Parts: sequence; structure tokens; C-alpha cells
Amino acid sequence: MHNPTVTPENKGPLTMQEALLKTDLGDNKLFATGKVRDIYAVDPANPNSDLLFIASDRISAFDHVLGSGIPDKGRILTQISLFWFDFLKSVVPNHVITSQVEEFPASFAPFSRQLEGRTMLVRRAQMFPVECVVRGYLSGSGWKDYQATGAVCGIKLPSGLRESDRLPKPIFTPAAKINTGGHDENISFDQVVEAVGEEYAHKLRDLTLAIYAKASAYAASKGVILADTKFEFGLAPDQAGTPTILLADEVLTPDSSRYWPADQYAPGGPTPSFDKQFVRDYLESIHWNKQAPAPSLPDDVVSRTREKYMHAFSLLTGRENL
Ligand code: PZK
Repeated sequence: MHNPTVTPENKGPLTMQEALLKTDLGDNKLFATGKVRDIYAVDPANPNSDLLFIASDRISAFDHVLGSGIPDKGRILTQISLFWFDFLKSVVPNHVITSQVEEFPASFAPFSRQLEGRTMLVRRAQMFPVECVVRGYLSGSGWKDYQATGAVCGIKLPSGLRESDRLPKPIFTPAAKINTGGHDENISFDQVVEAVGEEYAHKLRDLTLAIYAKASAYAASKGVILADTKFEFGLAPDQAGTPTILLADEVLTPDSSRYWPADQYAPGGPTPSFDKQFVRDYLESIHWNKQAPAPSLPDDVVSRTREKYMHAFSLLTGRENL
């Protein structure tokens, strides 16, 4: 399968086989790029203007963006985020203004084919410099830290826990954002207090745990374990002008969360996550040294991975189609 770059303006259909690897919105100004997402400024002259948050079809593994994209991955993840933003709106307000391309500012209209289904117009917030991670199960860096110290982010855990075990109760395990592609670093609650103050630290922790409780109960009812996830919050004025905490970024996607199929759950070892297992298995099979340049993926790995993302989308949203 090839992944030709989509031409910037709307010329011909974006076929199912094409992955959107790079956004190109003409003269619209890029505000930030991540490994798989791009943010554009709506009105670069206005430091408070809204942002356009776009999920590409890029996929990362072992900390590298791979040479192939997964067709529709950005759409699938955006629709999962939108589902959860709506599901959680009684718990926390969010940054989404609209995901309807027709409601975007006019300068983006010529690029609707790139944007459709994968883009959110969002309110600009003052982002808290903390990744709000919550873990209900012991995996990843939580498992590493527990093995080394018996604690995660300063939270002492019972002895004798195994990898992938469910925790006695979910824990808030914040991380500091490391800018240059490095791994986020787990920090203590006291370090969150130092970064954002006592009041916001408590609010962020309580919100993170409340969102996890509601979302993980829902996921469990669909046969999916939400092992852990990461939220990003920001501050923006409400109607009265009072600074209010908003849930921002993407939420509860397979890229920001560990989702495990409940029927395959087996503590005592690593649990393969829903989405990237074929990708990781393939990369291990070719003995890639995990240094740039990252390889491309064979067509069957791409299409089976796409099916995994679609399956997660269907289970969580109850919808068959994007
Ligand atoms: C914002 N990021 C992280 C995500 C990137 C970077 N609503 C907002 N207001 C202000 N800033 C941000 C958001 C959001 N969401 C988020 N950086 C800034 C990020 C995706 C791609 F390049």
C-alpha cells in the first residue's frame, strides 16, 4: 500500500487507501506539531484566537513516527475523542467548539478533504504544564517504578503486585512534560503543587480520578479495560470571565490510553494493548534497531492495525462507521 501525500486543496477524492501523513493548509499558520497531531492557529495575529486541532494518520511506535500511516487513524481517534468529550461533559467542560468543517473559519474551507472527520476547532487555553495520568492497573512506567521502589509517583503500593495487576484503587501519577521528544518524567503530587499551586493541584487530581471512574466503568461495560490514561487540562475564561479548567487535547484515545480487551486480561506479564500489537510484533520481527529512520509497514500490518482501531471505535461508541 502506498501513502501518497494528499494535495493541499480539494482535487479528487481522498480514497480509502490514502493515509494523511502531513497536513498542508496553504497559508494557514502551523501553531504546533506533535508526533501524530498538528495544531493550526485560526488567527495568528490574535494571541487568544481559537486553534484547529488535526489528527493525522501518522503512527508512532518505540518513540518513532513510522514511514507508513494507518488510513483513517486520525478520523477514528478524533471520533473516539469526540465521543468521550460528550460523554464527560457533565463532569468537566472541554475545549471543543465544533468538529463540523462548515463551521470552521473560511480560510480552512479549501482544505475540507484533509480536515473532514479528523479536526476539532478548539478554544485556546493556558495549558497546565503537567500530564495528568491515572492508573487503575500496573503497567508501563508504573510497573517499572513499582519494581524499583515499591511506589509510583511517591504513592506507596502493597507489596507482591504483578505486572498488569489491578490496583487496590486508581492512582493519580502525574508526569512532567519533556519538550524535546524525550519521555515524560513521573513526578510527585508535591511537585504538581509546586508547578500549579495547591488549589489547582487538588482540582486536577480530583478531576482526573473522577473522569477515570466514569470512563473506566463505561469501558468495562463494553468489554474493554481502561488500564491507564493521560489527560491534559488548561484554563480559559468562562462566560462571566472566571478562569475555568477545561479538558483539552485528545481524550481517551488508544494513543493516550492503554486499552486492554477484557477477555484477554491475564496479570503476571505484559498485556498486549488493543491497537499497536501487530505493529510492534512486526518491528521486533525485522530487528529494527529503533533508531531513525523508522521503517514502513507491510500492507497487511497496516490493514490489520486499521481494523484494530476500528474495532476499538465500534466497541466504545456503538457505531459501525466513521
Ligand atoms: C495545546 N498542545 C499539545 C497537541 C501538538 C501539541 N486548547 C489548547 N489551547 C492551547 N494550547 C493547546 C491546546 C490544546 N489541545 C496542546 N500544545 C498546545 C499538542 C497536539 C499537537 F503539536
